[in-house]
Amino acid sequence: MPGKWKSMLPARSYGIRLLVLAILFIVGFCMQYKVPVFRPKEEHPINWSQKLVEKSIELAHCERKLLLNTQNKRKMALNVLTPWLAPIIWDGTYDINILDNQHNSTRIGLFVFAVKKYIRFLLPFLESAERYFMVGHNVIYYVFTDKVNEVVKPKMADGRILQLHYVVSDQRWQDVSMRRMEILTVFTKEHMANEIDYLVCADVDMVFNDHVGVEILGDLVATIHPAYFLSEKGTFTYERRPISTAYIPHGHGDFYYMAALYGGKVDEIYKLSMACRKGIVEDKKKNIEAVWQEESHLNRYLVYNKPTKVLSPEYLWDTNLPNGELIKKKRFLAVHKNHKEVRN
Ligand code: 5GW
Ligand code: MN
Repeated sequence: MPGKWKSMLPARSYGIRLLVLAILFIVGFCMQYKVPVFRPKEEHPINWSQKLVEKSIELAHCERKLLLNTQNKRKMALNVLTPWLAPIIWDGTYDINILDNQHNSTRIGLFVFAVKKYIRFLLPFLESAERYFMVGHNVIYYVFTDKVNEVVKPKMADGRILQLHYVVSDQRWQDVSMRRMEILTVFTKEHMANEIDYLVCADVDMVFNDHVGVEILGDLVATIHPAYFLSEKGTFTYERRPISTAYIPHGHGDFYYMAALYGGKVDEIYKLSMACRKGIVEDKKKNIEAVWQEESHLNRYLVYNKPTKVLSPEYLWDTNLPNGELIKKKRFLAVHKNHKEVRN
């Protein structure tokens, strides 16, 4: 056998020498010009926290996609885009670092009403806002109350200002919540226009419970009502009487928005509050009042002036509501109140 092998090789094996030379040449070439195959593995430190964030974003998207495929869940509110291509803000849809950089000189206002017994909600509201609302940004709290002297100021971070404004307290509660619109028309035009870029309007009987930051800023922003986010359009509690200026015909409308959190550029909130106030005044002349007061007028406005950004129920939640397992972050929570007690 060995003899047989020997006989298969050429006598002076020039071929093999040539091959060796060629290999040496190729190796030399690759080393000279750093052809990747010979490059030693570079030591890239793995950013595990970034990886975890990416993983949880991926999971959040997967979960939502699964929900979207579930027959008995209404699809619209679980999406991340409206049919007019406004983003619906859910956890995992944005990178807060990019947005914070974009907004490093943005001035933000938080408008809140605390009259009569609702003054008791103000301190927890403000304290929780210091913890979670627009942390690191310039914030002015616009507080309207009939008891300016009773306000207890929270400990506030730099760049945050508390403005207290006196407001008369209306006898009827329906008028209290509607007066917010009237005050907004005045303040967005006169005071806020030079002080802030964006205004966020909120109920006071709430606490911030998780991050609420610049991801909620936009030209015109509204929040999906947490009790209706899986409901069919036909069941929304829009004003359905054509005699009211808040009337929304069946078949119109996209979401049922809650008046406990909305916002936008100051001039947009001026336009919104003017329209709602006008509607309220016209209804009053006819001695009618929309079914859910200013919330009905807000919804009417937003049907025909679509919000440029929509906040998911993460931004308005009540722990008494069903389907809480679908809401991973409960960022702004209703305080459970004794209705009879606070409204007397
Ligand atoms: C009083 C009685 C009935 C309904 C509302 C009030 C009331 C509301 C009040 O006495 N004082 C007050 O400051 N408000 C403001 O209107 C608060 O900012 C409050 O968060 C907002 C809307 O009223 P809410 O919170 O009672 O409405 P729901 O729909 O959240 O229960
Ligand atoms: Mn409320």
